[in-house]
Amino acid sequence: MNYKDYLSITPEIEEALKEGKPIVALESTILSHGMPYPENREFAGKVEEIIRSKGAIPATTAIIGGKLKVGLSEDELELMCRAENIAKASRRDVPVYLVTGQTAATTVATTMLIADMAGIRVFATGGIGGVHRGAQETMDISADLQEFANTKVCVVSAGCKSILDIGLTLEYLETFGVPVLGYQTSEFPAFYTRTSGFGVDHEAKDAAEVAQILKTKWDLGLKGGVVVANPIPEEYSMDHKVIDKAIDQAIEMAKEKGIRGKGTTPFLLATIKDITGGDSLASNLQLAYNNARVAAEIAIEFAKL
Ligand code: PSU
Ligand code: MN
Repeated sequence: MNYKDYLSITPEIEEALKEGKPIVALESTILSHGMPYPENREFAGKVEEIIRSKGAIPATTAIIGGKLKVGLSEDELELMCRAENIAKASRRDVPVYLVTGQTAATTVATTMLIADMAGIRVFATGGIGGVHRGAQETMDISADLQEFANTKVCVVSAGCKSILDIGLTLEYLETFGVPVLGYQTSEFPAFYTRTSGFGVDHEAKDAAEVAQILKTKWDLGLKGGVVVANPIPEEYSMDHKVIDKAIDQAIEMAKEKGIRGKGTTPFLLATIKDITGGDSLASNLQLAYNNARVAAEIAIEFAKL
């Protein structure tokens, strides 16, 4: 069998791929393991709508019924948002879930993998995974980073949460040759806040410039992806002190409970949400909408080249 036999692409996206129209991939872990129901359901619809209103086509990915889904129906979006018995699929889980038929949400790593197989080059998410704090001992480094090293997809995020060691995450990306572009910013954003104290490699002035950098990287035959770090809009950004305290508390609780492996990130995200109440969720929704807008613009510019 060819890898294409495992893909299930909606007719609309299939057509768009043939015609070279702009498409934006979206992940489903953010739905199943990153947000509560029914807020995630509203989010899933609205983020697709934003991409369409910009003139691009959304392609939410998931693993359902032994297939790598590219583009989900309303029922499939509902299934992912209900999040009943939905696993979290990182790269290593993909062959297992295809064989067992386990329904699974796709992380940044898996969404990049599927987007690349389908020929989609731009992907919008909330935050990327990275090197966890204390990774010197735990070796907990998200598979997202290796995907950036190897897979030809541009991911627009609001940076990463300081549940991670942001400095080490940026070092890792440098080692593996992954460009980190600030979208109209010279500082790498920390998801809930616009600043992190760490700089980016290059401040991209607009979507057209990002598209040129993608084309050039891939024309050169350089493998791997590109990180576009797009800060949360000022009006939705959170107070550094409030969010840092919640994150420290969540990390402490994870240690006490002995949380490890793929459960770590979902545990930390859920705990931060509990501690900060609705505030962090509202910020999360808005930054992801903002990323969808920028990703659609980049996909449109890239399709012109
Ligand atoms: N960080 C967030 N929100 C998320 C994730 C990370 O702020 O929803 C999800 C993404 O799907 C990301 C995954 O790819 O968690 C990383 O998980 P891990 O650290 O287990 O690799
Ligand atoms: Mn991990």
